[in-house]
Order: sequence, then C-alpha cells, then structure tokens
Amino acid sequence: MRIDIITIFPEYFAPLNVSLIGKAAQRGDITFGVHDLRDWTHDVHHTVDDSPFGGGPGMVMKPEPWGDALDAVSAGGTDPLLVIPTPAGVPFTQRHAARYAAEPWLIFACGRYEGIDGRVADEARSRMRVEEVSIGDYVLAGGEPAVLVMAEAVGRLLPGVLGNAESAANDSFGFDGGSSGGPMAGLVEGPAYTRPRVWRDREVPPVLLAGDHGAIARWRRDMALRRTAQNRPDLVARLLAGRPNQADEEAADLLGRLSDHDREVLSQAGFPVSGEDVAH
Ligand code: JAH
Repeated sequence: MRIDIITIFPEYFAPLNVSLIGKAAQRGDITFGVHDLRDWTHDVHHTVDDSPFGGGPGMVMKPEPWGDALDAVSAGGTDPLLVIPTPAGVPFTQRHAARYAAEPWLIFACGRYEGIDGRVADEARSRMRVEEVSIGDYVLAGGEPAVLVMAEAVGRLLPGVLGNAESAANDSFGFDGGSSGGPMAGLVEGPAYTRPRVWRDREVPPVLLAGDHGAIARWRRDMALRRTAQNRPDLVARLLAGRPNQADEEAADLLGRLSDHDREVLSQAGFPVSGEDVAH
C-alpha cells in the first residue's frame, strides 16, 4: 500500500519510522510519501493561509497550493482515495480502517488553522474519491495527529504487519475487516493477564488457568459485555437494538447478536435490558 501525506509539518511524521508501522515501511509493505504543502506555494513568504470571506476568527488554508499539491501527488498513480481529517467529518471507525487497508493508495490532506478552503474537497471530488473523517469529538490544531492515528489503525491490518492475525478478530469492536465478525463483535475487550499468577496479592482469574477453552471464551465475552456496559452504553444500546453500527446491509451479518446469556450478564451488570426474555 502507498500512503501520501500532504502537510505544512512534514517533520510531524517521524513516528511513522517507529514500531510496527516503521517495520512495515522498512519491508516495503507500506510506502510513505510525506510532502510539504509549501512546495506548492509561489510567493516569497510561502503563504498557505488567508482571512476567511464573510469574516470571523482565524485563518483558512488557501485553495491554490492545495489544488497544485493534490494534482502533483495524485499524478503518481491510479485511483487514490483522498482522506481529509476534520472535526466536521464522519466518525472514523474500525470499519473505515479495514476498508482503507484494502486500498492500494491513500492520500491524506492535513489542514491547519480553521481548515481548508471548501472548494478544495469539492474540486478534488470531481476527479477522485474523497472522504472527510473525524477521529473523535474534539478539535486539534491540525489534521496531522489524526493522520498518525489512522495510519496506525490501517497499517496494523495489512497482511503481515500484525504478528498474530487472530488478534485482529478479537480486538475491541471485533471487526477484522475480513468476511466475519470476531467473537467480540460490537464490544470492547475485557482485561488481559500474564505472569506472575499472583502479583501484590492479586490472583489471575482461575478460569484462565484451568484449560477449559470454552469456559475461557465465555468468561472473556462476559467480561467484555460488562466493560462495554460500563464504558460504552452506546455500543450496548446498538447491540440490544439488533442493529449494526454502520448503515450497509452486509454489516448485519458481520456484527454479533446478543444471546439470552449475554442479556443476563448485562442485566446483572446493572444495564437496563428491556423485556420479557430476561430471567429473574
Ligand atoms: C483541526 C484541521 N477528529 C479530530 C480532528 C481532526 C482534524 C482536526 N481537528 C480534530 C483539525 C484544525 C484544522 C483539522
């Protein structure tokens, strides 16, 4: 996969040489191109911003450098997907990460200030696929940290990048990007444990030591349900509604359903589970 990044802070992307993603880049599983937007300015001050039409605070990124940068970077191949991080975008999820990991070529455009002139995305859409995405409901000083986040979420899903292919299916959200939801579909994961068996008088849950793999899987799902109920009532509500977390039809089959046992665990955890099918 190729990932191009356009930014006024190329040095922000030094972390892409580190860890899993850095090794994937060394192997050639991911090729990064980091481009300085100011290479496509023509004035002596390398100006990339200007005041907003209509007034208001802050500055807006000028369209001309962006248009020229996108022309030049997108000329390097066929059918890239342009991704623009913005707090006004659609929420970036594990499903996006899986979809992006199947793309041969992503271009990320990092805005700063109050964002990029609105015509840039509109004009780019006339020539390529464009997605405006948000990694969460907070405002950054620019899109760069969001691109690092997305590059990591995408990169670890590439074939050969994650050491253990199974761990993706067991991740929180339980969606590995393949044809099936994992055992934790739509849930966050419960806690994990390693040696020593006793640490500061605290024992590892005995079920994990007894070698009953069915019981371990059930226990892990129970813990995932309890933690999801505690921390992510929005996810539980979605599962209770029997509704996938994305609008596409495929998702219904990919995402998990709640069994009667699951509902009992949620009810026990104090989560309001409606209905006659909950035993008491
Ligand atoms: C801020 C351009 N969803 C997180 C996020 C993504 C991008 C930005 N802020 C937050 C941002 C200023 C300029 C992008």
